Amino acid sequence: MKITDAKVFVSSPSRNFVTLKLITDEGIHGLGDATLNGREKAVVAYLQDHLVPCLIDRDPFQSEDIWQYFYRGSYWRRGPVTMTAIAAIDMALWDLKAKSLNVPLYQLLGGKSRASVQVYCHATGADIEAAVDDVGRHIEQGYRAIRVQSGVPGIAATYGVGKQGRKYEPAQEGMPEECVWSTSKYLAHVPQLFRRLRDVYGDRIELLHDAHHRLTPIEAARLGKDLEPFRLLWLEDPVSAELQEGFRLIRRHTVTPLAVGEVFNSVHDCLTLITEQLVDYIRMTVVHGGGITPIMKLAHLAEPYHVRTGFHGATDLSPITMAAALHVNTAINNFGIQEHMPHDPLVDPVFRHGYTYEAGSMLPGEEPGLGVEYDEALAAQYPYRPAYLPVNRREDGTLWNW
Ligand code: KDG
Ligand code: MG
Repeated sequence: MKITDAKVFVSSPSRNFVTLKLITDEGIHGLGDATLNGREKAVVAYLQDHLVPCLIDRDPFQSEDIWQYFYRGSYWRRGPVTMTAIAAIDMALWDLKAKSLNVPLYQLLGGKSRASVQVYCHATGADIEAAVDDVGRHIEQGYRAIRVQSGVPGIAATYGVGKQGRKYEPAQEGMPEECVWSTSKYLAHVPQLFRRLRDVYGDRIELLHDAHHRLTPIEAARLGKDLEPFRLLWLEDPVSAELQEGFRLIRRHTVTPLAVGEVFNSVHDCLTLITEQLVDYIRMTVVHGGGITPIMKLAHLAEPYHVRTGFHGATDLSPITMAAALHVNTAINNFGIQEHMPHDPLVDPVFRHGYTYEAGSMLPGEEPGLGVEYDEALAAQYPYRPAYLPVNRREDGTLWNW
């Protein structure tokens, strides 16, 4: 079998997605997600101008060699644009291989290690009581693990909390919104939120919280300590993790489990974190971490260090990434939990998929390959619209972590 053509699609059914389709001389095609929130067109150019021409006539079964060719062969390694482009190719190759062998992808990754994949959802509210109510609604939908974010008194807009009761979307059309952040107000508020949640729901559910990289290590240590009585499943992204050693300080002070990695794109971003057991869950995704090939290696590396997976699964990852994550989660031993932020209803008809949700868990489905089909004609009805994540400033105007 040979790759004869590759197409890159950009469409915006409710939000922007970049999709790669690899076509072969045997009529089988493979799909990959190439979406990098707010930087979509950079990946399109990288794929179209630099990678796709090197793919023509290659054997799509050689997924390891092709991955190494693009990673090692380019001289310029790593970075989100590069690794998202390589990931799209890698996903499409695995999809192609599994389709041509007529098996669901998880069979090629080790087969079934579990009956289903437990997921966590997002509950939010403008204030504590609204968040408590939203948790109740998600419990009724069957979720047993819930990430909770609420508005913080004195901060006008809190990332991760929808405006006017709407669901939040991790990008807004037009130029980036500028928000104001106060660490002291946030640190005083979050323990109150979780105290109230445990008062109302007891130990019936797992609770998670995302600090969105906004703290310094000592502030994160304080928050982790303050949240200990409420037994979180994890505290996510407590600090921006370019300085992996910063987690040593957090770890020294708290037993609240830590999760990190949704912005990582290489094993090198988390080698210290894993080998020193500084985190409990690693969140690097298939789409931003270079594809299924390196994510499988990362999971295997993390296993002896007692680090489990908790892959990023927000709406800016297309259903192709969700499918890939579910196949990986089904096969690996050290799966922890999978994020599930359901897409807008416009998305699923464009990306028809075999994966399903039921009672707090998901299944990858039994269709050959990833089990996703892309409706090109429908997708063409939703042209690209520039949209960005917000930018964050401290109260004194200093630019702060996203
Ligand atoms: O593109 C960034 C979003 O996906 C991210 O902000 C969402 O933090 C997030 C999460 O945990 O889903
Ligand atoms: Mg997050």
